Order: sequence, then C-alpha cells, then structure tokens
Amino acid sequence: MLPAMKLSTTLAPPAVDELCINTLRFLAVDMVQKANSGHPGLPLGSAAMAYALWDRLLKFNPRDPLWPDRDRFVLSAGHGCALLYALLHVTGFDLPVQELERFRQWGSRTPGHPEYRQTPGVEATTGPLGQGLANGVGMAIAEVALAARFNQPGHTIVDHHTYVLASDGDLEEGISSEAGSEAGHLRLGKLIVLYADNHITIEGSTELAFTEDRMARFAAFGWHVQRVEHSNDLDAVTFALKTAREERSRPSLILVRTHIGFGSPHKQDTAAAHGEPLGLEEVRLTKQRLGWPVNPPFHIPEEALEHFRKAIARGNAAQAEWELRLKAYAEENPDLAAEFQRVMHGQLPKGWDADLPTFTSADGPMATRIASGRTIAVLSSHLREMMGGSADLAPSTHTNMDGAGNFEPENWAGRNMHFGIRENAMGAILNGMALHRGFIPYGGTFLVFSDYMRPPMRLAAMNGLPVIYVFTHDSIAMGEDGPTHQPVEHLVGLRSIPGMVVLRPADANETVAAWRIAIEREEGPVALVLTRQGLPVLDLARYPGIPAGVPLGGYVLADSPPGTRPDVILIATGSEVHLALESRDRLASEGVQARVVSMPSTNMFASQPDEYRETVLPPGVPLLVIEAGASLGWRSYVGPQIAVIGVDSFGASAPGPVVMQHYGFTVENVCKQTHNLLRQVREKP
Ligand SMILES: Cc1ncc(C[n+]2csc(CCOP(=O)(O)OP(=O)(O)O)c2C)c(N)n1
Repeated sequence: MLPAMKLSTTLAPPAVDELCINTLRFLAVDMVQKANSGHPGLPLGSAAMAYALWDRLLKFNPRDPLWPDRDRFVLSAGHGCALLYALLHVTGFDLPVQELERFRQWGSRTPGHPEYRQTPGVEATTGPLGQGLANGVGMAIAEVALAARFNQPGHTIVDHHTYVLASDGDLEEGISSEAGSEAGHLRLGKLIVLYADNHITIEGSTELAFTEDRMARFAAFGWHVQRVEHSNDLDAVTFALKTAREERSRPSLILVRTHIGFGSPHKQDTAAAHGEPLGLEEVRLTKQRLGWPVNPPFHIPEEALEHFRKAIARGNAAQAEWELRLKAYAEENPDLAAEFQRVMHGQLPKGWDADLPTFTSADGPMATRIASGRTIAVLSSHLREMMGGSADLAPSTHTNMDGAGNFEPENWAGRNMHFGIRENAMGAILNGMALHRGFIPYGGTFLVFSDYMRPPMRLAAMNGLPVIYVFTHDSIAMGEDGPTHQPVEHLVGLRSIPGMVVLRPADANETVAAWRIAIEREEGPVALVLTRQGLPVLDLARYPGIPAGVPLGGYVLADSPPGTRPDVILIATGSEVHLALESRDRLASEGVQARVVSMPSTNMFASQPDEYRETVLPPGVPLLVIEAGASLGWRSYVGPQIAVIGVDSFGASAPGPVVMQHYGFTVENVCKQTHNLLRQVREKP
C-alpha cells in the first residue's frame, strides 16, 4: 500500500490549507458514514485539488449562485457529490450543515447525486458518467457564443471559465471522446477539466480495462494537457490551473494523480473506498492518521470555516465589480444590455411569433421536416438566441438557419452548430447550453438515432431544461434505408420519459403550432417528430381548430355529422392522420360515422382536464388508434374499447409507401379493423 502519510507530509501544504482540505474530506466521510451510503473515496482523494480550485481560482458568489458571469463548476463524477456539498456548505451557500447531516435522505437538499435545482450552487445533474464533462463543453460553448454576441470593444461582460472535475469513468465513457473531440475542434480555451486519475474504478484497477494514454488521447483531440503528480500538491495544482487559464486557444485537461480513499489505512487505493462507507473503525483510523478529531462528526474548525467563508466577500466583490461593468456597458449599449438580460432570463421578445407561416393546401404535399425548416427560418430571424444544429444531418433534418453563420472557432457569433456524428455529446452539449442560459438550444437527427441521445435527453427532462429536439424520418414510411433506419419503439420510448413533451405533427400547420409550443416551453424538453415524406397540408380554412387544438395535445379534427354520436373514433398522429381522414370518408360510405382525433402529443393530451378529454373521447365510443410505431402504451392510455394499428416488429427495406402498405397502413385495413372492432364491441359490450 502507498505510504499515505508520507505523501501528505512530504507535500504538506500550509496549516490552514491542510485544515480546510481535511474539513472537506471528513465532512464527506461523515456524510457517507451517517447515511450509511455513498462514495467517500473520491472526496478523500480529490479534496485537495478541488480546494485549490475553489479557494484560489474559481469565480463564484455563494450569496448569488446564479450570478451570470460566475465560473461554472461541474462535478462530472457525480458520485463524489459529498465533496461538492461540503464545498457549498463551507463556502457559504445556502446549505446548512444539517443538510449535510441528512445526506441522501428523503427531502434533503443533498441527494445521492447532484441534482440541478435541488441544491444552490449545483450547476448540473450528474451521475451518469461522462455527461457532466459534455455538459461542460456545452457551457463553454455558451460562454464563447454569448461573449461573441454581447461583449463590445472596451466592455467585457461575459468572461468566465468552465471547470469540470472528472473521473476515470467519465473518461472511459464514449461521450468523453465525442465531446472532447468537439471541444478540441472548437478550441474552447476556457474549458478546464481536472481529471482525478486514481487508477481505481468499481471492479478494481483501471489496468483491467483502461490502459490507453489519456493525455495523448486528449492531446490528439487538440487539448492542452498537463500532469500533476499529486493532488495534495496545492501549488502544483494551482500552477497547472493558472497555466490552463492562460491557454486561450485549447481546452485543458489536467491529469492529477489522486489516491482514492486518501488517508484510509486499509482502503486507500482500493476499490473498497469507492462506493461504500468506510465503516466506523476505518473512519476513526483515517481521522487519526490525518490528525483529525474522531469526534464530533461533521467537525468544522473555526479557522477553516473563517478561511472558507472569505469566498463570500470575494464573490460579492467580484460580482459588484462585474455589475459596475454591466452598468457602464448598459449606458453605452442600452439595447444590447436589455437583450442580454432578456436572454439570460429566458424571456421571449415581443412579436417573436409575428411572422410564423401559415400553409395552405396549395403548398402541399409537404414533409413536416420541410415545414419545420421553414418555421425555423422565421423563428431564428426573430430569436437571435436560437442556436443549434444537427449530428451531420442538417440537409435531411432541415435544421440549418439560413444566414446565421456557422459556429466555429473563427466565428463564435455563428449560430449553426455542427455536432458531427456525435448524438450523445450533442444532447449533453445542448443541456450544457441550457444550463448556462442565454440560448434556445436545439439539435436534430433521425428519430431512430435518438437512441444515441437518450441519456442526455433523460437528464434534460429530469433537469427541466428547455432543449428542443428535431427528429425526422419518423417512421417505417421513411422507406428504403430499411429497418436499421426505421424507428418503431422510439415514440413510446420518448413518451415514457417523465417531463418530455413529444409532438408528432400531422402536417405543416400542426408543425408550426408544435414549434410554437417548443419555443414557449420553459419547463422541459420538447421532441418534434417529423416526416421525411410529403404530406397533404391541412388547410386552416377547412380545419380552423389546428392552432388551438395542437397545444391541447389532441383534438377533434373531423367529426361525425353534426348532432350525431360517432360510431368510432380514429385517433391518429403525424402522417397517419391523413390515413384516418381518408378512412373516415370510406367508412361513411359504408355506414359508419367516424370522428378523427389528431393527437400530436399524447403527453399534453393526458395533462388536460377530464372534461376536455371526455369531449374529445366520449366514454363508450370505440377507439381505433393508427400510428406507425409500437402499439405499446396506447391501450392503457385510452381505455378498453380500443384497437391499435401499429408496428410491433422491425420495419423493412422498400419504398416507404410499399412498407406502409405491407404493415397495414391502408384505408382498406383501417376500415377492416374498424368493422372488426365494432363487431367485437357489439358482441362483448
Ligand atoms: C454511465 C454510468 N455507468 C455506470 C455508472 C456506475 N458507476 C458509478 S461510479 C463508477 C466508476 C467508478 O470509477 P471512477 O470513475 O474512477 O470513480 P472513482 O472510483 O474514482 O470514485 C461506475 C461504473 C455510472 N454512474 N454511470
């Protein structure tokens, strides 16, 4: 075993620093021990380098955790959150020690992994490894883009860094390569990653599975890389951080050799320190070894607290100085200053939706991806804060903003982002941009590849981040590319994410309405699910209910004759709405009166009051759902008298209409299924 004490004494920092670092270490250890759950190893090993950053460089104000020009700090290795909570408490955020004592308990502000909005000072929800690092890339992108837009000669109001503390797991996850490559390409010089290189993961040594040269890897991505031999060497860590800050044209990786469970006589440098309490006896031994009183737990020496709390004065002063700068800026640039405040608060400007298009049947057939592209063109001319792109599919997803320029190192004012074929990083970068604030971030790909982006989408929903996804090629109707490219289970999968609004518009006008919802939604992400194939346009002259109906999630598009109760209700989404309308006509000629309900968003429909839902779907009227996606979900969703024409197997390679025909998306089949359903209902009411 490594001679732990020797390391700490040979590299002993000055007394107050050591006191502070040990305060962090043992707050974390005591939190985990009291909860009898959590991860003490990373806090013990990384406390010193985190302290160097927070004490000597990080620009933050515990009294105003959301100060716009603060540095961002993301603990990508979210399992080490006891360290973050300790830092937040001692530096004076609104996180009393009682909250540390309630680590991982019901209703506490110290959940098992950091959760955005739960704890002041937590910049991002982390825990799924790699995501935080990529969030950091998004934040750094937001910073340079905001600076490019708002800073004026002689007036700098956006100027902060993004720091990430990452672990082996973060770097093992593929997303770190996606995001690392993108960050290097973009030359995000104000992104600094501290990598806790402790050679240990859950199963044991990193020798088991992680032997590449990490520094060479990041250097190859275009990063500036440095190595610090010991986390406890505060001066070396500080020097590396300062060097990283001076490096303006490359993101920085600082590999810091840390020792998991530092100080623990029996667990240091072993996986046993990673994810379980040290145990009372080992806590005692570790405290003794590092010269810490065994009791009471949660001990914070006054001298340490006093030192940490200087962060408040520092933060207040830094913010006050920034506010003066902002004032001077506002005097010379009143419009820009107002705009800065507006975008940072996520408010929409007056008239943002003034020129939204209305399409007529003469515009059809039109794919909803095309309608979306046209809508983006209008929206982006009013909403300068729209920034986004696609994972190398812009010509197909129609996500490019004409005239908005490319976001690239030579032009950080550009708004069209090129994520490369990196969906996972794209999602996490969008999250980072939303977390940073100042933008309406969006990203596009084929619906089938939303799978590659599921982890960050889940976090966007969990964090309530207003991120917009543009998913095109939304069903088996996309055709020839075959089952690998034909989404089936994706709609139900997306709908199953709590807080995710999924909208699958039926035509160009529903698409405009869907975009309006996406832009206005502040509480969470929106997935727009769009067709590759052309669709008839539902003329507002004939279907005036569309603009008001779409925000309700589902609405009556075409009804049975006035005064009659429908025999059946055809519920359809997206492209299948047209099939429902055609089938309704045919059914009428066969003596069956059908109502057509367009349901672009099941989630939004589900959140309407019962009275409304019952006017759309009166109890007792049989339902036939038509959707080119997995049928799962529909039955439980709308009730017993229901049949579903869906896709419960993978698709097939052939022209889209042929595939649709083979899978039963035909007027004939809809009519046949309707008759079957009505028969069943009659026989078994
Ligand atoms: C995507 C993802 N997969 C798996 C896990 C479970 N997990 C938590 S920590 C960890 C690895 C721990 O190793 P390391 O990242 O080096 O952290 P340390 O041991 O230094 O605390 C794993 C696999 C996770 N949090 N996220």
